[in-house]
Amino acid sequence: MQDLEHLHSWHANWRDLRVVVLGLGVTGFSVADTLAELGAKVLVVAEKADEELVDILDVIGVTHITGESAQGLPAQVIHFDPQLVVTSPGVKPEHELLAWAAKQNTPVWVDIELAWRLRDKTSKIADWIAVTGTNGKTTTVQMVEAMLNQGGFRAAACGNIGTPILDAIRDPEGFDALVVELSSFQLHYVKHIEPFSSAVLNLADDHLDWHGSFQAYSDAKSKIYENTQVACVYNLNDLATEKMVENADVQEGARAIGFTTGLPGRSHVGFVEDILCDRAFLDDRANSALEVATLEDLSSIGVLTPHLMANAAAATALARSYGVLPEDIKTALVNFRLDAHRIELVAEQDQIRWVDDSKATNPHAAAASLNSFEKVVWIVGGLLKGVDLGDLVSKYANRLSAAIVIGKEREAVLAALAQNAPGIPVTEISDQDNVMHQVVSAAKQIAKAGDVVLLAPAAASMDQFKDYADRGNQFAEQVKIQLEQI
Ligand code: UMA
Repeated sequence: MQDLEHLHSWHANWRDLRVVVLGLGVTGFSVADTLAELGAKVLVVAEKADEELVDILDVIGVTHITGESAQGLPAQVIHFDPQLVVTSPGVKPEHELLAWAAKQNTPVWVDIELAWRLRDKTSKIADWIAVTGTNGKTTTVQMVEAMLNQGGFRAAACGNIGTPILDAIRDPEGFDALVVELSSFQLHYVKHIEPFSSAVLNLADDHLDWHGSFQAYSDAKSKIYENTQVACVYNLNDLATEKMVENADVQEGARAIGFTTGLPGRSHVGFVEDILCDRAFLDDRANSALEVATLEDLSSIGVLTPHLMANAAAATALARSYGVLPEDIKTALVNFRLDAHRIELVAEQDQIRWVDDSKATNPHAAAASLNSFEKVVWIVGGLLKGVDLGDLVSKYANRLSAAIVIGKEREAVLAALAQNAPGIPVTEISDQDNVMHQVVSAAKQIAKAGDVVLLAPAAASMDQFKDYADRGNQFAEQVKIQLEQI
Protein backbone atom coordinates (compact mmCIF):
# COMPACT_ATOMS: atom_id res chain seq x y z
CA MET A 1 0.00 0.00 0.00
CA GLN A 2 1.24 3.47 -0.89
CA ASP A 3 2.00 5.46 2.23
CA LEU A 4 -0.03 8.65 1.97
CA GLU A 5 0.04 9.33 5.70
CA HIS A 6 2.03 12.53 5.25
CA LEU A 7 -0.76 13.92 3.07
CA HIS A 8 -3.13 15.19 5.75
CA SER A 9 -3.12 18.90 5.00
CA TRP A 10 -3.63 21.40 2.18
CA HIS A 11 -0.15 22.62 3.08
CA ALA A 12 1.48 19.16 2.78
CA ASN A 13 3.62 18.37 -0.22
CA TRP A 14 1.26 17.01 -2.89
CA ARG A 15 3.70 18.05 -5.61
CA ASP A 16 4.36 15.35 -8.20
CA LEU A 17 2.05 12.80 -6.53
CA ARG A 18 0.75 10.68 -9.42
CA VAL A 19 -3.05 10.54 -9.25
CA VAL A 20 -5.56 8.96 -11.60
CA VAL A 21 -8.94 10.70 -11.41
CA LEU A 22 -11.71 8.37 -12.59
CA GLY A 23 -14.74 10.10 -14.10
CA LEU A 24 -15.20 13.64 -15.32
CA GLY A 25 -18.56 14.81 -14.04
CA VAL A 26 -18.82 17.49 -11.37
CA THR A 27 -16.81 15.42 -8.90
CA GLY A 28 -14.00 14.38 -11.26
CA PHE A 29 -13.55 17.93 -12.46
CA SER A 30 -13.32 19.39 -8.94
CA VAL A 31 -10.83 16.69 -7.92
CA ALA A 32 -8.61 17.19 -10.98
CA ASP A 33 -8.72 20.96 -10.62
CA THR A 34 -7.84 20.81 -6.91
CA LEU A 35 -4.99 18.36 -7.37
CA ALA A 36 -3.59 20.38 -10.27
CA GLU A 37 -3.63 23.46 -8.02
CA LEU A 38 -1.64 21.46 -5.45
CA GLY A 39 0.94 20.54 -8.06
CA ALA A 40 0.09 16.84 -8.33
CA LYS A 41 0.51 14.95 -11.62
CA VAL A 42 -3.02 14.14 -12.69
CA LEU A 43 -4.37 11.76 -15.33
CA VAL A 44 -8.15 11.96 -15.84
CA VAL A 45 -9.88 8.84 -17.20
CA ALA A 46 -13.53 9.23 -18.21
CA GLU A 47 -15.73 7.37 -20.66
CA LYS A 48 -18.22 10.20 -20.96
CA ALA A 49 -16.98 13.72 -20.54
CA ASP A 50 -18.41 17.14 -21.13
CA GLU A 51 -16.37 18.81 -23.91
CA GLU A 52 -16.25 22.07 -22.00
CA LEU A 53 -14.62 20.35 -19.02
CA VAL A 54 -12.11 18.62 -21.30
CA ASP A 55 -11.19 22.00 -22.77
CA ILE A 56 -10.60 23.40 -19.27
CA LEU A 57 -8.38 20.42 -18.43
CA ASP A 58 -6.29 21.35 -21.47
CA VAL A 59 -6.04 24.92 -20.25
CA ILE A 60 -4.91 23.92 -16.75
CA GLY A 61 -2.53 21.34 -18.17
CA VAL A 62 -4.18 18.14 -16.92
CA THR A 63 -3.77 15.07 -19.13
CA HIS A 64 -6.83 12.99 -19.94
CA ILE A 65 -8.16 9.92 -21.68
CA THR A 66 -11.81 10.12 -22.68
CA GLY A 67 -14.30 8.22 -24.81
CA GLU A 68 -13.89 4.59 -25.83
CA SER A 69 -10.20 4.48 -25.04
CA ALA A 70 -11.04 5.28 -21.41
CA GLN A 71 -13.02 2.06 -20.98
CA GLY A 72 -11.82 -0.62 -18.58
CA LEU A 73 -8.14 -0.37 -17.73
CA PRO A 74 -6.32 1.73 -20.35
CA ALA A 75 -2.64 0.87 -20.92
CA GLN A 76 -1.70 4.51 -20.20
CA VAL A 77 -2.95 4.07 -16.64
CA ILE A 78 -0.63 1.13 -16.03
CA HIS A 79 2.22 3.09 -17.57
CA PHE A 80 1.37 6.17 -15.46
CA ASP A 81 1.67 3.95 -12.35
CA PRO A 82 -0.57 6.01 -10.02
CA GLN A 83 0.15 6.34 -6.31
CA LEU A 84 -3.50 7.21 -5.70
CA VAL A 85 -6.81 6.82 -7.53
CA VAL A 86 -9.65 9.24 -6.80
CA THR A 87 -12.87 7.84 -8.22
CA SER A 88 -16.18 9.53 -8.95
CA PRO A 89 -18.90 8.20 -6.65
CA GLY A 90 -21.06 6.80 -9.46
CA VAL A 91 -18.36 4.33 -10.53
CA LYS A 92 -19.00 0.84 -9.19
CA PRO A 93 -16.26 -0.82 -7.11
CA GLU A 94 -16.05 -3.68 -9.66
CA HIS A 95 -14.81 -1.27 -12.34
CA GLU A 96 -11.73 -2.81 -13.96
CA LEU A 97 -9.50 0.13 -13.10
CA LEU A 98 -10.56 0.08 -9.44
CA ALA A 99 -10.16 -3.70 -9.22
CA TRP A 100 -6.65 -3.30 -10.65
CA ALA A 101 -5.84 -0.54 -8.14
CA ALA A 102 -7.00 -2.76 -5.27
CA LYS A 103 -4.76 -5.58 -6.52
CA GLN A 104 -1.82 -3.16 -6.73
CA ASN A 105 -2.55 -1.91 -3.19
CA THR A 106 -3.06 1.57 -4.62
CA PRO A 107 -5.43 3.56 -2.37
CA VAL A 108 -8.82 4.46 -3.87
CA TRP A 109 -10.48 7.58 -2.43
CA VAL A 110 -13.50 9.69 -3.28
CA ASP A 111 -13.53 13.48 -3.15
CA ILE A 112 -14.90 13.34 0.42
CA GLU A 113 -11.73 11.64 1.70
CA LEU A 114 -9.55 14.13 -0.16
CA ALA A 115 -11.60 17.07 1.15
CA TRP A 116 -11.25 15.88 4.74
CA ARG A 117 -7.47 15.95 4.37
CA LEU A 118 -7.53 19.35 2.67
CA ARG A 119 -9.94 21.06 5.05
CA ASP A 120 -7.23 23.31 6.56
CA LYS A 121 -6.81 25.40 3.40
CA THR A 122 -8.24 28.47 5.14
CA SER A 123 -7.34 29.54 8.67
CA LYS A 124 -10.96 28.94 9.66
CA ILE A 125 -11.41 25.14 9.48
CA ALA A 126 -15.03 24.17 8.96
CA ASP A 127 -16.81 21.60 11.09
CA TRP A 128 -18.67 18.99 9.09
CA ILE A 129 -22.31 18.16 9.73
CA ALA A 130 -22.88 15.00 7.72
CA VAL A 131 -26.26 13.72 6.56
CA THR A 132 -27.25 10.54 4.76
CA GLY A 133 -30.37 8.35 4.48
CA THR A 134 -32.45 6.83 1.72
CA ASN A 135 -34.72 9.86 1.50
CA GLY A 136 -35.01 13.42 2.68
CA LYS A 137 -31.25 14.11 2.60
CA THR A 138 -31.40 17.19 0.44
CA THR A 139 -34.31 18.82 2.28
CA THR A 140 -32.70 18.15 5.66
CA VAL A 141 -29.31 19.44 4.54
CA GLN A 142 -30.90 22.61 3.17
CA MET A 143 -32.81 23.10 6.42
CA VAL A 144 -29.67 22.71 8.53
CA GLU A 145 -27.81 25.14 6.27
CA ALA A 146 -30.62 27.71 6.64
CA MET A 147 -30.77 27.22 10.44
CA LEU A 148 -27.03 27.67 10.88
CA ASN A 149 -26.93 30.77 8.68
CA GLN A 150 -29.92 32.21 10.54
CA GLY A 151 -28.02 31.53 13.76
CA GLY A 152 -25.16 33.71 12.59
CA PHE A 153 -22.76 30.99 11.43
CA ARG A 154 -21.27 30.87 7.97
CA ALA A 155 -22.51 27.55 6.58
CA ALA A 156 -22.74 25.92 3.16
CA ALA A 157 -24.52 22.83 1.89
CA CYS A 158 -22.38 20.60 -0.31
CA GLY A 159 -21.66 17.02 -1.40
CA ASN A 160 -24.27 14.81 -3.05
CA ILE A 161 -26.62 17.79 -3.08
CA GLY A 162 -24.79 18.91 -6.24
CA THR A 163 -21.97 21.23 -5.16
CA PRO A 164 -18.83 19.13 -4.89
CA ILE A 165 -17.30 19.40 -1.45
CA LEU A 166 -13.92 20.47 -2.84
CA ASP A 167 -15.55 23.63 -4.20
CA ALA A 168 -16.64 24.48 -0.66
CA ILE A 169 -13.23 23.59 0.77
CA ARG A 170 -11.57 26.00 -1.68
CA ASP A 171 -13.82 28.94 -0.80
CA PRO A 172 -11.33 31.70 0.05
CA GLU A 173 -13.22 32.94 3.13
CA GLY A 174 -13.80 29.52 4.62
CA PHE A 175 -16.88 28.37 6.54
CA ASP A 176 -17.79 27.71 10.17
CA ALA A 177 -19.61 24.59 9.06
CA LEU A 178 -20.17 22.51 5.96
CA VAL A 179 -23.45 20.64 5.85
CA VAL A 180 -22.42 17.63 3.81
CA GLU A 181 -24.95 15.41 2.05
CA LEU A 182 -23.35 12.01 1.63
CA SER A 183 -24.64 9.30 -0.70
CA SER A 184 -24.16 5.60 -0.09
CA PHE A 185 -21.74 5.60 -3.05
CA GLN A 186 -19.53 8.24 -1.45
CA LEU A 187 -19.71 6.57 1.95
CA HIS A 188 -18.71 3.23 0.44
CA TYR A 189 -15.36 4.74 -0.54
CA VAL A 190 -14.84 6.95 2.54
CA LYS A 191 -12.09 5.78 4.89
CA HIS A 192 -11.81 8.39 7.63
CA ILE A 193 -13.77 11.53 8.38
CA GLU A 194 -14.70 13.02 11.77
CA PRO A 195 -18.08 14.75 11.54
CA PHE A 196 -19.02 17.25 14.23
CA SER A 197 -22.50 15.70 14.09
CA SER A 198 -23.93 13.07 11.78
CA ALA A 199 -27.34 11.66 10.84
CA VAL A 200 -28.85 8.70 9.02
CA LEU A 201 -32.42 9.81 8.33
CA ASN A 202 -33.88 6.44 7.37
CA LEU A 203 -32.94 3.23 5.63
CA ALA A 204 -34.82 1.37 2.90
CA ASP A 205 -34.05 -0.46 -0.35
CA ASP A 206 -32.26 1.67 -2.93
CA HIS A 207 -29.23 1.36 -5.20
CA LEU A 208 -29.11 -2.41 -4.68
CA ASP A 209 -27.72 -2.90 -8.18
CA TRP A 210 -24.72 -0.68 -7.30
CA HIS A 211 -23.99 -2.12 -3.84
CA GLY A 212 -24.89 -5.73 -4.63
CA SER A 213 -26.98 -6.27 -1.48
CA PHE A 214 -29.03 -4.44 1.15
CA GLN A 215 -26.41 -5.31 3.76
CA ALA A 216 -23.66 -3.65 1.70
CA TYR A 217 -25.86 -0.57 1.17
CA SER A 218 -26.63 -0.38 4.88
CA ASP A 219 -22.95 -0.92 5.83
CA ALA A 220 -21.95 2.00 3.61
CA LYS A 221 -24.54 4.31 5.19
CA SER A 222 -23.53 3.35 8.74
CA LYS A 223 -19.97 4.61 8.16
CA ILE A 224 -21.23 8.18 8.58
CA TYR A 225 -21.40 7.79 12.38
CA GLU A 226 -17.78 6.67 12.76
CA ASN A 227 -15.59 9.17 14.69
CA THR A 228 -18.50 11.58 15.26
CA GLN A 229 -17.53 14.24 17.78
CA VAL A 230 -20.73 15.63 19.31
CA ALA A 231 -24.06 14.11 18.21
CA CYS A 232 -25.13 10.99 16.30
CA VAL A 233 -28.67 11.77 15.20
CA TYR A 234 -30.90 8.76 14.42
CA ASN A 235 -34.54 8.08 13.59
CA LEU A 236 -36.58 6.71 16.49
CA ASN A 237 -39.08 5.37 13.95
CA ASP A 238 -36.37 3.44 12.08
CA LEU A 239 -34.65 0.91 14.31
CA ALA A 240 -31.87 0.24 11.79
CA THR A 241 -30.51 3.76 12.25
CA GLU A 242 -30.40 3.33 16.06
CA LYS A 243 -28.52 0.04 15.67
CA MET A 244 -25.97 1.81 13.47
CA VAL A 245 -25.29 4.37 16.22
CA GLU A 246 -24.95 1.60 18.82
CA ASN A 247 -22.33 -0.12 16.69
CA ALA A 248 -20.37 3.01 15.76
CA ASP A 249 -16.98 3.87 17.13
CA VAL A 250 -17.50 7.53 18.06
CA GLN A 251 -15.37 10.10 19.87
CA GLU A 252 -15.40 10.41 23.66
CA GLY A 253 -18.47 12.35 24.78
CA ALA A 254 -20.48 12.06 21.54
CA ARG A 255 -24.19 11.62 22.29
CA ALA A 256 -26.93 9.62 20.56
CA ILE A 257 -29.88 11.91 19.80
CA GLY A 258 -33.14 10.49 18.47
CA PHE A 259 -35.69 12.33 16.36
CA THR A 260 -39.32 11.37 15.88
CA THR A 261 -42.63 12.57 14.50
CA GLY A 262 -44.13 11.44 17.82
CA LEU A 263 -43.54 12.37 21.46
CA PRO A 264 -39.90 13.05 22.36
CA GLY A 265 -38.34 11.31 25.35
CA ARG A 266 -35.16 12.49 27.05
CA SER A 267 -32.36 13.17 24.49
CA HIS A 268 -34.90 13.33 21.67
CA VAL A 269 -36.33 15.94 19.33
CA GLY A 270 -39.99 15.39 18.44
CA PHE A 271 -43.54 16.69 18.56
CA VAL A 272 -45.67 17.40 21.61
CA GLU A 273 -49.09 17.73 20.01
CA ASP A 274 -48.53 20.38 17.34
CA ILE A 275 -45.24 21.73 18.70
CA LEU A 276 -41.77 20.74 17.55
CA CYS A 277 -39.73 20.36 20.76
CA ASP A 278 -36.13 19.81 21.77
CA ARG A 279 -35.64 17.51 24.77
CA ALA A 280 -31.98 16.90 23.99
CA PHE A 281 -30.04 20.13 24.18
CA LEU A 282 -31.22 21.72 27.43
CA ASP A 283 -30.02 21.22 30.98
CA ASP A 284 -33.31 20.11 32.47
CA ARG A 285 -34.12 17.61 29.71
CA ALA A 286 -35.48 15.14 32.27
CA ASN A 287 -38.43 17.38 33.08
CA SER A 288 -38.87 19.90 30.32
CA ALA A 289 -38.72 20.58 26.60
CA LEU A 290 -37.82 23.63 24.56
CA GLU A 291 -40.43 24.82 22.06
CA VAL A 292 -38.91 25.28 18.62
CA ALA A 293 -41.76 25.71 16.11
CA THR A 294 -45.42 24.84 15.51
CA LEU A 295 -47.00 22.68 12.82
CA GLU A 296 -48.43 25.88 11.40
CA ASP A 297 -44.88 27.19 10.99
CA LEU A 298 -44.00 23.98 9.12
CA SER A 299 -47.05 24.07 6.87
CA SER A 300 -45.76 27.31 5.38
CA ILE A 301 -42.99 25.13 3.86
CA GLY A 302 -45.29 22.94 1.75
CA VAL A 303 -47.72 20.01 2.05
CA LEU A 304 -47.37 18.97 5.71
CA THR A 305 -46.39 15.30 5.37
CA PRO A 306 -44.94 13.04 8.11
CA HIS A 307 -41.78 13.02 6.01
CA LEU A 308 -41.47 16.81 6.20
CA MET A 309 -42.02 16.69 9.97
CA ALA A 310 -39.28 14.07 10.31
CA ASN A 311 -36.86 16.11 8.21
CA ALA A 312 -37.54 19.22 10.30
CA ALA A 313 -37.00 17.28 13.53
CA ALA A 314 -33.71 15.80 12.27
CA ALA A 315 -32.48 19.19 11.04
CA THR A 316 -33.42 20.74 14.40
CA ALA A 317 -31.42 18.09 16.26
CA LEU A 318 -28.36 18.76 14.08
CA ALA A 319 -28.66 22.55 14.35
CA ARG A 320 -29.18 22.40 18.13
CA SER A 321 -26.08 20.19 18.42
CA TYR A 322 -24.19 23.08 16.82
CA GLY A 323 -25.64 25.62 19.24
CA VAL A 324 -28.26 27.32 17.07
CA LEU A 325 -30.96 28.97 19.22
CA PRO A 326 -34.59 27.72 18.99
CA GLU A 327 -35.84 31.11 17.77
CA ASP A 328 -33.36 31.08 14.88
CA ILE A 329 -34.43 27.54 13.96
CA LYS A 330 -38.07 28.67 13.94
CA THR A 331 -37.32 31.64 11.69
CA ALA A 332 -35.34 29.43 9.29
CA LEU A 333 -38.24 26.94 9.11
CA VAL A 334 -40.90 29.61 8.54
CA ASN A 335 -38.86 31.01 5.62
CA PHE A 336 -37.87 27.62 4.19
CA ARG A 337 -39.19 26.48 0.81
CA LEU A 338 -38.93 22.96 -0.64
CA ASP A 339 -37.11 22.47 -3.91
CA ALA A 340 -39.22 21.71 -6.95
CA HIS A 341 -40.43 18.14 -7.62
CA ARG A 342 -40.84 17.27 -3.94
CA ILE A 343 -44.54 16.71 -3.31
CA GLU A 344 -45.19 19.90 -5.22
CA LEU A 345 -48.78 20.89 -5.92
CA VAL A 346 -48.75 21.85 -9.61
CA ALA A 347 -52.48 22.34 -10.19
CA GLU A 348 -55.90 21.92 -8.62
CA GLN A 349 -59.08 21.80 -10.66
CA ASP A 350 -62.53 20.27 -10.08
CA GLN A 351 -61.33 19.03 -6.66
CA ILE A 352 -58.57 17.03 -8.29
CA ARG A 353 -55.04 17.84 -7.14
CA TRP A 354 -52.06 17.23 -9.44
CA VAL A 355 -48.89 16.61 -7.45
CA ASP A 356 -45.32 16.32 -8.72
CA ASP A 357 -43.08 14.15 -6.54
CA SER A 358 -40.75 13.16 -9.36
CA LYS A 359 -37.95 13.14 -6.77
CA ALA A 360 -39.49 9.89 -5.47
CA THR A 361 -36.95 7.72 -7.27
CA ASN A 362 -37.26 4.70 -4.96
CA PRO A 363 -40.12 2.89 -3.14
CA HIS A 364 -39.28 4.46 0.23
CA ALA A 365 -39.74 7.99 -1.11
CA ALA A 366 -42.89 6.97 -2.99
CA ALA A 367 -44.24 5.51 0.27
CA ALA A 368 -43.87 8.88 1.98
CA SER A 369 -45.86 10.40 -0.86
CA LEU A 370 -48.58 7.76 -1.00
CA ASN A 371 -48.91 7.99 2.76
CA SER A 372 -49.73 11.68 2.45
CA PHE A 373 -52.94 11.34 0.39
CA GLU A 374 -56.16 9.34 0.76
CA LYS A 375 -57.13 8.60 -2.86
CA VAL A 376 -54.43 8.46 -5.48
CA VAL A 377 -54.16 8.04 -9.24
CA TRP A 378 -50.57 6.85 -9.13
CA ILE A 379 -48.07 7.41 -11.93
CA VAL A 380 -45.42 4.75 -11.37
CA GLY A 381 -42.42 3.14 -13.09
CA GLY A 382 -39.04 3.80 -14.65
CA LEU A 383 -35.66 2.29 -13.78
CA LEU A 384 -36.19 0.11 -10.73
CA LYS A 385 -32.49 -0.24 -9.77
CA GLY A 386 -32.93 -3.86 -8.70
CA VAL A 387 -35.63 -3.02 -6.16
CA ASP A 388 -38.97 -4.89 -5.93
CA LEU A 389 -42.19 -2.82 -5.72
CA GLY A 390 -44.37 -5.60 -4.22
CA ASP A 391 -44.33 -4.43 -0.59
CA LEU A 392 -44.96 -0.82 -1.52
CA VAL A 393 -47.98 -1.69 -3.67
CA SER A 394 -49.45 -4.02 -1.09
CA LYS A 395 -49.05 -1.47 1.72
CA TYR A 396 -50.77 1.34 -0.16
CA ALA A 397 -53.23 -0.64 -2.34
CA ASN A 398 -56.18 0.73 -0.33
CA ARG A 399 -55.23 4.29 -1.27
CA LEU A 400 -55.04 3.64 -5.02
CA SER A 401 -57.94 4.68 -7.27
CA ALA A 402 -55.91 3.71 -10.32
CA ALA A 403 -52.36 3.33 -11.57
CA ILE A 404 -50.68 4.58 -14.74
CA VAL A 405 -47.52 2.63 -15.55
CA ILE A 406 -44.58 4.21 -17.39
CA GLY A 407 -40.95 3.32 -17.97
CA LYS A 408 -39.04 0.60 -19.72
CA GLU A 409 -39.32 -1.95 -16.89
CA ARG A 410 -43.11 -1.97 -17.00
CA GLU A 411 -43.49 -5.76 -16.75
CA ALA A 412 -42.20 -5.84 -13.18
CA VAL A 413 -44.42 -2.92 -12.18
CA LEU A 414 -47.51 -4.45 -13.80
CA ALA A 415 -46.80 -7.76 -12.08
CA ALA A 416 -46.41 -6.05 -8.68
CA LEU A 417 -49.75 -4.27 -9.19
CA ALA A 418 -51.57 -7.40 -10.42
CA GLN A 419 -50.33 -9.41 -7.47
CA ASN A 420 -50.67 -6.87 -4.67
CA ALA A 421 -53.47 -4.59 -5.78
CA PRO A 422 -55.77 -6.75 -7.91
CA GLY A 423 -58.88 -5.00 -9.15
CA ILE A 424 -57.27 -1.58 -9.37
CA PRO A 425 -57.62 -0.15 -12.88
CA VAL A 426 -54.19 -0.02 -14.54
CA THR A 427 -53.26 1.93 -17.68
CA GLU A 428 -50.02 0.96 -19.38
CA ILE A 429 -48.25 3.64 -21.41
CA SER A 430 -46.40 1.49 -23.92
CA ASP A 431 -45.83 4.07 -26.62
CA GLN A 432 -42.43 5.66 -25.89
CA ASP A 433 -43.15 8.98 -27.61
CA ASN A 434 -44.52 11.93 -25.66
CA VAL A 435 -44.87 9.82 -22.54
CA MET A 436 -46.10 12.64 -20.29
CA HIS A 437 -48.65 13.81 -22.81
CA GLN A 438 -50.19 10.34 -22.75
CA VAL A 439 -49.92 10.06 -18.97
CA VAL A 440 -51.75 13.29 -18.31
CA SER A 441 -54.46 12.65 -20.86
CA ALA A 442 -55.05 9.18 -19.36
CA ALA A 443 -55.12 10.66 -15.84
CA LYS A 444 -57.62 13.28 -16.95
CA GLN A 445 -59.99 10.52 -18.05
CA ILE A 446 -59.57 8.52 -14.85
CA ALA A 447 -59.38 11.03 -11.98
CA LYS A 448 -62.50 11.96 -10.03
CA ALA A 449 -63.22 14.69 -7.47
CA GLY A 450 -61.17 14.01 -4.32
CA ASP A 451 -58.38 12.20 -6.16
CA VAL A 452 -54.75 13.24 -6.17
CA VAL A 453 -52.95 12.51 -9.43
CA LEU A 454 -49.53 11.72 -8.03
CA LEU A 455 -46.29 11.47 -9.97
CA ALA A 456 -44.23 9.47 -7.45
CA PRO A 457 -42.72 6.82 -9.71
CA ALA A 458 -40.65 4.85 -7.14
CA ALA A 459 -38.02 4.57 -9.85
CA ALA A 460 -35.27 6.53 -11.55
CA SER A 461 -36.12 8.46 -14.68
CA MET A 462 -33.17 8.09 -17.04
CA ASP A 463 -34.81 5.45 -19.26
CA GLN A 464 -37.29 8.00 -20.61
CA PHE A 465 -36.20 11.41 -19.32
CA LYS A 466 -33.02 13.39 -18.83
CA ASP A 467 -33.41 13.22 -15.06
CA TYR A 468 -36.10 13.45 -12.37
CA ALA A 469 -36.38 17.22 -12.84
CA ASP A 470 -37.07 16.78 -16.56
CA ARG A 471 -39.70 14.12 -15.73
CA GLY A 472 -41.37 16.50 -13.26
CA ASN A 473 -41.19 19.49 -15.59
CA GLN A 474 -42.75 17.56 -18.46
CA PHE A 475 -45.54 16.42 -16.13
CA ALA A 476 -46.24 19.95 -14.88
CA GLU A 477 -46.14 21.34 -18.41
CA GLN A 478 -48.62 18.75 -19.72
CA VAL A 479 -50.93 19.31 -16.74
CA LYS A 480 -50.92 23.03 -17.47
CA ILE A 481 -51.59 22.58 -21.20
CA GLN A 482 -54.24 19.89 -20.87
CA LEU A 483 -56.15 21.44 -17.95
CA GLU A 484 -56.45 24.68 -19.89
CA GLN A 485 -58.13 22.73 -22.68
CA ILE A 486 -61.00 21.59 -20.45
N1 UMA B 1 -18.06 7.12 -15.15
C1 UMA B 1 -17.21 6.17 -15.67
N2 UMA B 1 -17.51 4.86 -15.44
C2 UMA B 1 -18.59 4.49 -14.70
C3 UMA B 1 -19.45 5.46 -14.17
C4 UMA B 1 -19.15 6.80 -14.41
O1 UMA B 1 -16.21 6.48 -16.33
O2 UMA B 1 -18.79 3.29 -14.50
C5 UMA B 1 -17.76 8.51 -15.42
C6 UMA B 1 -18.70 9.12 -16.40
O3 UMA B 1 -18.32 8.85 -17.71
C7 UMA B 1 -18.58 10.60 -16.04
C8 UMA B 1 -18.38 10.56 -14.53
O4 UMA B 1 -17.91 9.26 -14.22
O5 UMA B 1 -17.44 11.14 -16.63
C9 UMA B 1 -19.64 10.83 -13.77
O6 UMA B 1 -19.41 10.65 -12.39
P1 UMA B 1 -20.62 10.42 -11.38
O7 UMA B 1 -21.63 9.49 -11.98
O8 UMA B 1 -20.05 10.02 -10.06
O9 UMA B 1 -21.31 11.86 -11.32
P2 UMA B 1 -20.83 13.30 -10.85
O10 UMA B 1 -21.19 14.26 -11.93
O11 UMA B 1 -19.45 13.33 -10.36
O12 UMA B 1 -21.88 13.57 -9.65
C10 UMA B 1 -21.68 12.93 -8.38
C11 UMA B 1 -23.02 12.41 -7.87
N3 UMA B 1 -23.55 11.43 -8.84
C12 UMA B 1 -23.62 10.13 -8.54
O13 UMA B 1 -23.26 9.68 -7.47
C13 UMA B 1 -24.19 9.21 -9.58
C14 UMA B 1 -23.99 13.55 -7.69
O14 UMA B 1 -25.17 13.05 -7.08
C15 UMA B 1 -23.39 14.57 -6.73
O15 UMA B 1 -24.26 15.68 -6.63
C16 UMA B 1 -22.03 15.02 -7.24
O16 UMA B 1 -21.17 13.88 -7.44
C17 UMA B 1 -21.32 15.95 -6.22
O17 UMA B 1 -21.01 15.27 -5.03
C18 UMA B 1 -26.31 12.86 -7.96
C19 UMA B 1 -26.96 11.51 -7.68
O18 UMA B 1 -27.76 11.07 -8.50
C20 UMA B 1 -27.34 13.94 -7.72
N4 UMA B 1 -26.65 10.84 -6.57
C21 UMA B 1 -27.27 9.59 -6.22
C22 UMA B 1 -28.54 9.82 -5.43
O19 UMA B 1 -28.67 10.89 -4.82
O20 UMA B 1 -29.38 8.89 -5.40
C23 UMA B 1 -26.29 8.79 -5.36
